[in-house]
Amino acid sequence: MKLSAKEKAATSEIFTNLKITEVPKNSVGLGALNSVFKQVNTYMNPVDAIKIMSKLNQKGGFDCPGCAWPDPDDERTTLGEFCENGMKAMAEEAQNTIIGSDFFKKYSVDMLSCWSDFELGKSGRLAGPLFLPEGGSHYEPISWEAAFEKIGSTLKTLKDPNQAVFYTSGRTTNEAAFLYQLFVRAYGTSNLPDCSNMCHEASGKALTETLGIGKGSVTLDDFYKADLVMVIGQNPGTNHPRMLSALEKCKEHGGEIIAINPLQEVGLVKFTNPQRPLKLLKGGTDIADLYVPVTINGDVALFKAIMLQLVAKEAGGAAIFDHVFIEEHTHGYDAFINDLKRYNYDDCVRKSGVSDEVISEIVAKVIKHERIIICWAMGLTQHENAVDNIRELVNLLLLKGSIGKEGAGTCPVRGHSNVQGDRTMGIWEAAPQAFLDKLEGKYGFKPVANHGYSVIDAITAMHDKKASVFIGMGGNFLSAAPDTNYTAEAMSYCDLTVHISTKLNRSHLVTGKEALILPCLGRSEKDVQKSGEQVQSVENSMGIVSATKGILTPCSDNLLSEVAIVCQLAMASLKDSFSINWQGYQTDYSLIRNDIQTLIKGFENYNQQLKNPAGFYLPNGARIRQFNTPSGKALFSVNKVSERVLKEGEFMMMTIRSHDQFNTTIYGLDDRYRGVFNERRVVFMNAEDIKQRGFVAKQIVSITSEYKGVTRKADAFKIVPYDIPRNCCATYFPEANVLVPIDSYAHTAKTPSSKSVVVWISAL
Ligand SMILES: Nc1nc2c(c(=O)[nH]1)N[C@H]1C(S)=C(S)[C@@H](COP(=O)(O)OP(=O)(O)OC[C@H]3O[C@@H](n4cnc5c(=O)[nH]c(N)nc54)[C@H](O)[C@@H]3O)O[C@H]1N2
Ligand SMILES: Nc1nc2c(c(=O)[nH]1)N[C@H]1C(S)=C(S)[C@@H](COP(=O)(O)OP(=O)(O)OC[C@H]3O[C@@H](n4cnc5c(=O)[nH]c(N)nc54)[C@H](O)[C@@H]3O)O[C@H]1N2
Ligand SMILES: [Mo]
Repeated sequence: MKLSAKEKAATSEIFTNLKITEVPKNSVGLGALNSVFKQVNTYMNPVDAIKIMSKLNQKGGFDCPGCAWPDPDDERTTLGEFCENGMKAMAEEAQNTIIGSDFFKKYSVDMLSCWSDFELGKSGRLAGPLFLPEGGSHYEPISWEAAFEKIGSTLKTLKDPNQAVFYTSGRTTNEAAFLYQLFVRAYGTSNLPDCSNMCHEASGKALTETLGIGKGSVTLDDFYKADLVMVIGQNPGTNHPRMLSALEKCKEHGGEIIAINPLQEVGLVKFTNPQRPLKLLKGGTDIADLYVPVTINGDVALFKAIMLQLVAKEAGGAAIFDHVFIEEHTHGYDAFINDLKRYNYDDCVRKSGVSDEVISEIVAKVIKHERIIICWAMGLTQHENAVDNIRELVNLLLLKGSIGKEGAGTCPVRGHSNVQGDRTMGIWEAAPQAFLDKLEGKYGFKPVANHGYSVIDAITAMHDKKASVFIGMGGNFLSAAPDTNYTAEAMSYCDLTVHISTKLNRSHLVTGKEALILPCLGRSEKDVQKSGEQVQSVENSMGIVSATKGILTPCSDNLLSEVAIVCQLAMASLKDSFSINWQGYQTDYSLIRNDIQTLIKGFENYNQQLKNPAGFYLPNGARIRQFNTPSGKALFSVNKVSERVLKEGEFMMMTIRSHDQFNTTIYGLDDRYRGVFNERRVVFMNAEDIKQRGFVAKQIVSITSEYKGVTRKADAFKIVPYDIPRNCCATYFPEANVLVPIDSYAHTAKTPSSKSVVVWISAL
């Protein structure tokens, strides 16, 4: 019997013996070193491990595929600029096992789909191209030539190029990303959804509208000069551990830190820098000076409450706002203030879930300090009103003149290591016309001007059978996307699904009629082409472009680089290659950069600039108070407080990352910083809520979401009592993605609202 797409998409529901302990009081320190060594010992060859530790994020080394946090411009620690989770990412990629040729003979797609994501990931690196024929039960080896020929002939016979969707995850280097979008546009579509659509899209939208650039404005150096850093909706201890060193340095220079989060994340409480042995002995730095337990999606209400207090104090004669800056550089101040005054302070306080006392403490710090940085991540971007969240924090920065000066500004902390660079290179379903015109000028074809599908649109199009071919450059589309069952159906309706991947994942198992897996080199591996060893480049969260060069011998001889795969795809699929030198690009990547420098601002002398070991900064208007908005000024915006009211029995659920995962890649089953071990199917609940509903700790429950009349259900989660605001709960991504409705997303940005899912919880 064959399993259905939904059955194959389900993550394992077998429990793995949950253990709950007290939440630790300190992050990183010796615990982190222990965890690294455990992971490295189990999965890596020791010689590779040493090579990696010495080269990771070093000048002239390679960029960690873990996250997009920047490396210091000046000194870098000799131990390596690595962190626990960066090393775990490396142990995952540079694993000492490969999937042998008998693996897919032994295990059918149906059998593999019964494995957990953790088990799939541990099966080893993909080592050669694979094909799943129509009606077939097992993947079979295929030659590269035959694989490209199959894709090419399918793409050439589509009636309309818009029937194909080309996804990108954010690890792809600048060179591969530039070529990929060039190929897709030359093929005739702008269907270029990417992981950013599920991630910081709302930040990009809000920042472009208000400050004229969809990227953050601060540099790492600003952290050392800031008076106040607000960290909102972000868990750096797990997801950007090297950011803790910057926060520590900020504190040493006299800065204060406020953490705004429904959870008191351990990394924000206390941090012991593993690269400072004395600190290891003395017990670390207290990071947050103030912790603000906002309710899920209570941030706009909280910001309104803060700003109402500020406005009242200004009216009382205090000099708080930077009126010179407001006058000279902003637009829309009066409309914003008039709208703000319509709100009732007590109502905002109640909706934020934060006490009046704590809000007053925030206000006191905001008044006292001149140089404010606001950092944020998924806690703000994955809501229906995500764009409002970000525009509202910009309002506060504008009031204080905290933009475009030292020690102040916006810091959307990016996820994937090159997600920002991919956008700069044109991976964008809604690329600006000016960029398309430049491509036309250089290559002689007319790129489609209409916007293509974002992630949500792509899934819906496949579900509606308007799209029939899916090609994924990295990532794990099925598990990362919302509404797993709907997405699984959508993928299964396709004629052909293709994944360019390093590791096996669930997207390879829920396929179209035919499927291909094209295995590629990882970031840590040497990339040798006809002209010799190749260098590539990436852009980090602060707009610095730097070189990255693999150092390990590739795990198999039968892998191609992402660049080579794109060139071969293009040559097999384009009826006319215009004046695009695919053969040349594959031979020598510096030729790709020669093209990029003529098309994208800031990349002049690209090959030359890349030789600077610390990389080079891209231009950033907001950083120098040049706002690329229609008025030429920064824009105050009018935003609404979320009116979503929970009914009796409902909870607001956020889906978050554990300490042992990278997105859909599961490194292990522990979440050490939250005191949860050996289990991922858990739901974090407030102890009072547990009591009130008559539940007990570790009880097995089902979770149901209802949205616009459609219910979605996930069975078998164990209750973990946790310090979380009342009526809020948390589960892990991707296990809970079945509950995230496909049609619930941020207005204008379409980021799925995976941090505010209304659910109810029932005993099983
Ligand atoms: N080790 C590791 N590193 C990673 C990743 C990984 O999976 N593992 N993923 C990478 C990627 S792609 C990304 S995008 C980033 C993600 O980095 P984060 O955004 O830090 O990741 P999440 O686990 O989604 O955490 C969201 C945080 O927001 C809080 N939160 C949720 N809802 C709200 C809200 O309504 N308001 C406020 N104020 N807070 C809220 C949660 O409690 C949680 O602390 O990390 C990147 N780095
Ligand atoms: N409910 C819920 N859903 C979410 C989120 C959430 O917080 N909650 N977060 C969202 C966010 S922020 C993001 S960014 C997305 C992530 O979405 P994706 O980027 O699609 O997912 P990943 O899990 O990062 O992709 C992992 C896969 O990438 C492949 N891979 C790894 N390295 C390489 C490489 O160097 N090259 C290639 N070609 N492939 C490689 C491996 O095969 C691996 O299995 O998920 C989103 N989904
Ligand atoms: Mo992300």
